[in-house]
Parts: sequence; C-alpha cells; structure tokens
Amino acid sequence: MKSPSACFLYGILDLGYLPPKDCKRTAHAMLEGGVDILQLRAKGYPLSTIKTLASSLAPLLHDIPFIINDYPELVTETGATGFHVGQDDPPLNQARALAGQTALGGRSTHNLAQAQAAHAEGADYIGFGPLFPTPTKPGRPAIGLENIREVHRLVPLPIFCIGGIKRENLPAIIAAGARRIVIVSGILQAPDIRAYCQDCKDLLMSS
Ligand code: TZP
Ligand code: MG
Repeated sequence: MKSPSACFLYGILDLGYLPPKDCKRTAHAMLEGGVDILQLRAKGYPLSTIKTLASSLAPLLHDIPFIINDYPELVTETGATGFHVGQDDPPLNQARALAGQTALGGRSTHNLAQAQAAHAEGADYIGFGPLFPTPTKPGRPAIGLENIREVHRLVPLPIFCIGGIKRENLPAIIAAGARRIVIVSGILQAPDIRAYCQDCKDLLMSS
C-alpha cells in the first residue's frame, strides 16, 4: 500500500457529481490516469448504500489507499484503508478506535492552526483549503494561496491542497508551494478523466 507521502494526486468519487453505478468505471479511469489515493464522499446517502459501494470499490484499488469520508466505522468492514474527517468531527483517536489502529486518518484543515493541531493529534495527512470558492463545498470561505508555503514549513505531514483546483490553475498552485493536491469536480466533469488526471499528475511530478 502506498503511504500518503508517496501520494500526490488525490481523487474523490463524490456522489454529488456521479451516481453510485458510475463509480467503478470512473475509479478505473482515475487510476489509469495516475490518481495515487482515492476517497469515497457520499454526502446524504444512507449508510447501507455507502457500505455496499465501498465494499465493491475496495478490491479494485490494490496498492492505492482507499479513504472513506466521514464514516470511520465503515473502514474495517468494507476493506478500506482509512477515513477522512472534518473540523467538526471527533478527535482522530476516537475515529481510529472505530476504524482500527492501522487505518489511515486524514483531517480537513482551513488554516495554519488547524493544520498544526491535526499533526499534533496524529493525522496521517491533511487537506488544506479550500484555496478557491467551490460549489463542491458551498459556503466554505476560500483561504487563497498565501499560506501554502508556510503550512509546508510548519507541518511535517503530507499536505493535500484542495478547493477549486483545475488543470488550468494547477501551475499557479504549484508555484505557490503546493506539492500534493485534491481535485474533485475538475476530474469528475472532465470529458476524458484518464487524460485529465494524467496531465495533472505530470504537472505535479515535474515540479
Ligand atoms: N473540502 C474543501 S474544498 C472541498 C472539500 C471536500 C471540495 C473540493 O472540490 P473541487 O470540486 O475540487 O473544488
Ligand atoms: Mg466530513
């Protein structure tokens, strides 16, 4: 299994953008395009649907970490690798008690203090953003690019910048100090998902 530090392009199967029936096909295209770590994000879906879907996706991923958003209690029974939680969710150690001690745990952060706190509580990686306003996370204020370099200086974890990142603005985000990124809508709305991921991965790896 790849460790988060070996991951640069983080993709999300977000059921706000695709139905459950399209997840396998989309996951394949993302993996072919070089996505290193994949999350299932299923806001508003019943737990039973998320469990069934996650269980069907986990075997496809082999050495790619498979992360379930919001539900650490589903990690073990679905064969996922880990979980991702937000600022309003319980401490990592509580989530790990549900997910199993070897589960990867990620935390969303929106500023430097939250990023440092996530490191202190034992997160395996963090999300940092949203850099730009995004319809994928409505109402969440954008934090801009100013703190990207500083968060990398302060926090010795894999840091995945997120929010409004597209292939088109990726060079500017890399120039601002980002090394790892999450893209949701840019990938899921691309006419050729494999090629889109490949282009983004190439930009990340050549920086
Ligand atoms: N957390 C912060 S921004 C965001 C999440 C889940 C959504 C990012 O989605 P997109 O479509 O890549 O802007
Ligand atoms: Mg959450």
